[in-house]
Amino acid sequence: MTTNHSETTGNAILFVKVLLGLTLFAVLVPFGSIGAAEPAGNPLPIPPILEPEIRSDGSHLFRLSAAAGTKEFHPGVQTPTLGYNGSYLGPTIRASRGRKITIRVENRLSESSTAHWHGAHLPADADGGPHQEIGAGKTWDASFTVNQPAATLWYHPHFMGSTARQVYEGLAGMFIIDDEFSGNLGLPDDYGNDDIPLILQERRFDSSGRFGYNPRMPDLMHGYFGNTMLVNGAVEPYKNVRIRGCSSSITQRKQLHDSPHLVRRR
Ligand SMILES: [Cu+2]
Repeated sequence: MTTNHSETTGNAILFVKVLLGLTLFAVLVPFGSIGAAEPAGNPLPIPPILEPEIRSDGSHLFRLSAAAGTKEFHPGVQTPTLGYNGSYLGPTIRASRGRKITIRVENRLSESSTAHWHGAHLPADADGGPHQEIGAGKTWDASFTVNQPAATLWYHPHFMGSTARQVYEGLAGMFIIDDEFSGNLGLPDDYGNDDIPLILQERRFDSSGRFGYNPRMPDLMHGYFGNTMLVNGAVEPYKNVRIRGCSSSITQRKQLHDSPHLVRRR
């Protein structure tokens, strides 16, 4: 998928929607006592980092396997899905600038697919665009040297005519590129703890709990809106964080306000 202005605007709107949908629970415990019960919703899943095999030439080999599965998004309802190395979404690929990598993609689907590295600067033969079909049961290698500044990218299928549906059903993952500067910026970088990946997906579940991706003309004109927001594949996710507060002001009186959508105080 290419990025243009309207897509960027759409992404911004989507992000705001997700901020509204994402419930972030802050447990405020003034003087150290513990009493937090599990909040409603689902713990935020963190896509695992895909560990590469390190080859004798120093290059890194990542393995992805696309397959069908099922996932219980809603209690007691199994939704048919697609995923890389699992039933839904895929692991996070992480590579440093200058590293030679190969991403080996096995297609265990019953249909053709491709694997495209959205935003990556690479030779055309590694791009995984619509012209680079991976037939059912086939395997394809994308080999290239990472040569771009630090970035957060994503990967997804890009096969002609089935890109949207395959992504919709779960084939997507994050691709993080590090460079010589990104580690020295003073930004939180403990993946999954203070460096949190969020894959935001608006999805439409039908009455049987299936995605049933079936866009009609209004959907094609205005967008395929969903009825459920997923974050990392979870409905109504939460991430517990603990904030310790201490008021040490002398004269000024401050009132802290919670956003009812973002922070729930206990
Ligand atoms: Cu894309």
